[in-house]
Amino acid sequence: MSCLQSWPEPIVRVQSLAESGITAIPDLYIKPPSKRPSPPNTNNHRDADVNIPIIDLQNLLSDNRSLREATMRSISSACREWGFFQVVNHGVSHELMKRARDTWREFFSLPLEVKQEYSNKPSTYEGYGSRLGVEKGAILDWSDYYFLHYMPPQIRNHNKWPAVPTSCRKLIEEYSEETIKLCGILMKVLSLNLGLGEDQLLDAFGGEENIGACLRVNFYPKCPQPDLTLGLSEHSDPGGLTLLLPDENVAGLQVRKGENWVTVKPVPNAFIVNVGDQTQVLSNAIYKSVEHRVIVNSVEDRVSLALFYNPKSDLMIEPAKALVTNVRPALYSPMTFDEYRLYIRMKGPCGKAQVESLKSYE
Ligand SMILES: O=C(O)CCC(=O)C(=O)O
Repeated sequence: MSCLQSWPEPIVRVQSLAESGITAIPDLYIKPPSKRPSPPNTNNHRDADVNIPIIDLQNLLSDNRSLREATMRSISSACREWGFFQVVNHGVSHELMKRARDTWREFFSLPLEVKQEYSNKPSTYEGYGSRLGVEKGAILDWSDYYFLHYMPPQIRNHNKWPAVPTSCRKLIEEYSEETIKLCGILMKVLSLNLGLGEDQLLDAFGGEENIGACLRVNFYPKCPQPDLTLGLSEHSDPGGLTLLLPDENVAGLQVRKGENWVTVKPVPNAFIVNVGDQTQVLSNAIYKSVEHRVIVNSVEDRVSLALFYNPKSDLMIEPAKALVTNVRPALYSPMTFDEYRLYIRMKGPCGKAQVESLKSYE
């Protein structure tokens, strides 16, 4: 699509803006009042007391059936009630998690001209970027990012990954392998929890060798007026499942719970897992892909790594037959992930507008 060949306006790096010492943010980043972060005490939830579920995965492989089933039940209710949960004892090395954060922080602290060599375009989004969507005049988010494809192997292009820090490419391989393995395990659990065969969701995604996986590393610079903007606007993730490595020391992610936004308190060495739109479609909306957004602050910058586990891009995704009944007809029409994400690539983050628009009933 020709409008995806180039950005509609010159790209400004948010990190450069933040580091220039401005005390007021440009209008381009000021959200309309209804979209701004709510002051903590206007939130009906007592924010300090609420968190998304924290699930210990240690017993998932236990020989003890009742322990195993209890863990699966916790995952089932987290997927139904929150669409989000944190996992601990997940099998990914804590040292690798720390190295991943440190390496990417090092990338973002490189001189601008080094990072600019990897500037991205909206056709694939691969590389160093500062906006999502190509709508001219859109209000932008207070963040930069790095986006890359990892799966399927044939679209992996090492030249589009940072060559500095020198350990970065190896780190990406190692980190992606481990996190994809964990997503594969979680997909089996979600599948069984839906009453499907263990591999049914994975097969609908094209099988282990063919799934899509990409990594987006988000960098949220300090912001002189955090109450007026967002690090990332509200959106649901278009893919299957997201595994997020948050900044351990700086909260920022907010998850929608009804009319409220709950700020996630990151647990040490945990990943945050969330259901994406394609899983909502396959589960015929038994699992919900829930809106989330990121707030920023004036004191500390923040880094997060989002591994998106997606279906093979040209497969038709539709509600699993076993989950379609007379009482609950198929809520969505079939669509490939390629078709689906084109919308997001053009519009940028926009709540749940797209998955809602797919609904085939009413
Ligand atoms: O940075 C975060 O906490 C969330 C990132 C996110 O939602 C995304 O990359 O889609």
